[in-house]
Amino acid sequence: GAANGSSHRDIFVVHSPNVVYTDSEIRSKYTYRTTKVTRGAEGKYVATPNETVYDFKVDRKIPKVGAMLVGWGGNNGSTVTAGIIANRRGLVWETREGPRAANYYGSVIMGSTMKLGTDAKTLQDVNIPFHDVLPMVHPNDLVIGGWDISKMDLAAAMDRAAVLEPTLKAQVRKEMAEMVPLPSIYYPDFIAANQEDRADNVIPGSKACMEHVEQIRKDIRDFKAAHMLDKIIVQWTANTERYADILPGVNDTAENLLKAIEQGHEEVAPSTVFAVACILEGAPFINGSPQNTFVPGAIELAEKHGTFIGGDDFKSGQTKMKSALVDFLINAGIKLTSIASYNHLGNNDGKNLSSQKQFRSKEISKSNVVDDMVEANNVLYKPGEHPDHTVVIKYMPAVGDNKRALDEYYAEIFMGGHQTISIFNVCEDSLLASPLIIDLVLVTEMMTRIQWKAQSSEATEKDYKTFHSVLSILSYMLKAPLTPPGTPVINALAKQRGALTNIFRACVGLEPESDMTLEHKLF
Ligand code: NAI
Ligand code: DG6
Repeated sequence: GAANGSSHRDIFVVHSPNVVYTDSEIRSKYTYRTTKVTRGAEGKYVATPNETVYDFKVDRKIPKVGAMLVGWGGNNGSTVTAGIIANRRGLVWETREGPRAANYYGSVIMGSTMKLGTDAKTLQDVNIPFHDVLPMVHPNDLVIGGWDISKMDLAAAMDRAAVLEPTLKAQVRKEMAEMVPLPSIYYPDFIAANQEDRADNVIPGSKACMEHVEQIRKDIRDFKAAHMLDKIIVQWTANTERYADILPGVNDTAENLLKAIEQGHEEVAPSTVFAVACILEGAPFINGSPQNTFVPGAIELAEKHGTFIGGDDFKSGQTKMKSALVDFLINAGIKLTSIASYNHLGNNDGKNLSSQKQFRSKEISKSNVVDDMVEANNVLYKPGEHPDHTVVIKYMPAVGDNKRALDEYYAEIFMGGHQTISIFNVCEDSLLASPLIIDLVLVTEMMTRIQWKAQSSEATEKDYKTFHSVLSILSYMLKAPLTPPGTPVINALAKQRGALTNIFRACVGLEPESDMTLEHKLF
């Protein structure tokens, strides 16, 4: 246990014939209720309630987990590491506004609650920390490691990032100084040329090869053994790469991708080599940047090996606001007609994004985030109609990590009127992204301990399975959510949270969160 109480507490029990607790497992029988829609005579919709019964099984044993970050010495990597150390040690530091204490604000898992139900006597809501719904790992217990093409130790990297208060840095400096990133793979064509002077910690070779895959796999195994870990989760928080071209015979299938790596094909990105190494090693891999790491061959490889993958691009400031605000506007029946999004930032991410090809990756992930909400409203928008949407990013060294995100939302309201909403959002970028890195690790780890099987009126499936390799449950934390091939992408923030919340509830046999509150209306 750590200073801030890292051991798991069982703070509730579900009392139901559908839920069974053993020492090692929670088993629930859950009825998933949906509505099947067909078209009847004269094109009229026919909506039929439908039920599927699932058995869920949750492994209650909380493992010892390592989180390995690619780009560990960057702003996000150094900030999340210092943040976890500070929380683990319960640190308090002086600022000009008075003392501040370590916290996990910005983490859905650590900082938000879920309504368990209604108090039987008072009929008031009973809320519990999200972290306590399932037996989750505590972030204080994560062992952090990783790779960087820059060999700076984490104390120096934290100084370079210029994110945290000196009084906090002083208290974590000794521990951080002992942390040195492993050498990484660097193929200069994939990140901006302006990053070259950082690359002093590289594994020889400037294009993909099996030796690189094997080295990363070995690094994962060695880290696991050195810290006696049960599991490793790997996350890409390194520089944004350019998109890789999708080439038939190169990265279109799992087999071709492996062959392309063997043959040293130049269109295989470092992030894809990391993804392949993790998939082969059975370590979940999450992409926190926007590039198309998960080429079709990588997704197929993950499916074949049953390893979890997730991505893309942390959704921290501007886009998080956008996916909440656009959801509100369109669901309020207001016709959003344009979004102009400007950003200027002065950190190394901004420097890398000042290069056109890397900017293009970010422009794509920041631009497709309202599509589902627009398409769902066929009252406001004709098929194919879409609001104008522009994304601009400029490098402005002076503002450092305190990214400025300026947005104008322009909408058509009642009787030809207009509503204009302007937002000036100072996103302390790494302080917003770090809790997402934690949530992504915690949720991904939890998903490795959840299994399911379906029941039908005829039979129950024999074997439990895991969720699909592509973890779309992580969408809330990501700008361009990766979903299982052929399945829809959900960007609306409330729906993304609903999926996360309700899947966790189902695992302990609880109904989805419903805001009907009939108990307060029907009496
Ligand atoms: P950063 O530039 O401070 O850190 C990136 C680190 O990756 C650097 O230390 C660099 O040396 C290292 N690196 C580059 N290529 C590498 C490779 N092949 N292997 C290992 N290390 C490598 O950037 P920051 O601010 O930490 O952001 C990291 C990534 O996360 C960026 O791609 C950014 O776009 C993305 N992101 C950041 C968000 C935020 O709010 N901070 C939100 C969404 C995405
Ligand atoms: C410019 O927007 C830089 C980007 O790396 C973003 O700061 C980052 O992707 C976060 O984006 P957002 O839209 O979630 O604030």
